Amino acid sequence: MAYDLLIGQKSYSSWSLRGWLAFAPFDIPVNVHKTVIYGDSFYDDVAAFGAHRTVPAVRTPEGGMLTESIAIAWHLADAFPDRGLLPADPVARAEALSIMAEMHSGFTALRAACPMNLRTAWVGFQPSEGVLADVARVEQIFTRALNRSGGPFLYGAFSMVDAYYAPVVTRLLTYALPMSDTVATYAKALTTHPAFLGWRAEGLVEDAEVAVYDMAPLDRIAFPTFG
Ligand SMILES: N[C@@H](CCC(=O)N[C@@H](CS)C(=O)NCC(=O)O)C(=O)O
Repeated sequence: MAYDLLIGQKSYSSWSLRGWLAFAPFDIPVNVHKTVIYGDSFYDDVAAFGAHRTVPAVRTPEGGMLTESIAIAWHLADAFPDRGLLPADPVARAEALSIMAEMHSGFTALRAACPMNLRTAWVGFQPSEGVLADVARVEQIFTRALNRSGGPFLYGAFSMVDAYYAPVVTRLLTYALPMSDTVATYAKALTTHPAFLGWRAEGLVEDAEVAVYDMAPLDRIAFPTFG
């Protein structure tokens, strides 16, 4: 018996990316099922899976249903304590849980103004005061963690905290938002992690363009690939 995970489009579903990154980088087996956000059968697909309204959703091998990405992270960290989903050091672990929760409930200006889109980057985005305030808080969170751990990821090795902030990092890159050299180095490490690269490549092949994520009249440039 394995886990089952229902996700939306890999190019666009930021919460699905978080859910999926709770499995792949930690070698936790999972059967992945796809639906299409904004597609005609989305809510029927979610209901047929046994979830409620949103993706990601996870069915545990015992039949439990997880419909919030932070619950997926907590559950897997409990179920697989030796896989490094959360830092082991008690101080780092406490901080990790706190900043994951902050991501889960916050950064609303950034999330609303800058939809995740892993197919392209944009030129000329003008951030509002609210977006800049969110970006400043992200910068503070990242530099504090990276300065303490030494990188390359927030708590040294890749953890669920990096999974949680992956769609924030892609927004920093694709909307050309301000970031320090420390954060830029972290952004490169995260978006060249094999799990992220695999997810993005699959999205480019599987997904169709979705008009609602088009930021026209902003011009498109290539998604940064560092190389
Ligand atoms: N709190 C949820 C949010 C999930 C979420 O909003 N997912 C989006 C896709 S990225 C969705 O399913 N939207 C459909 C809707 O809200 O009707 C979680 O943590 O997983």
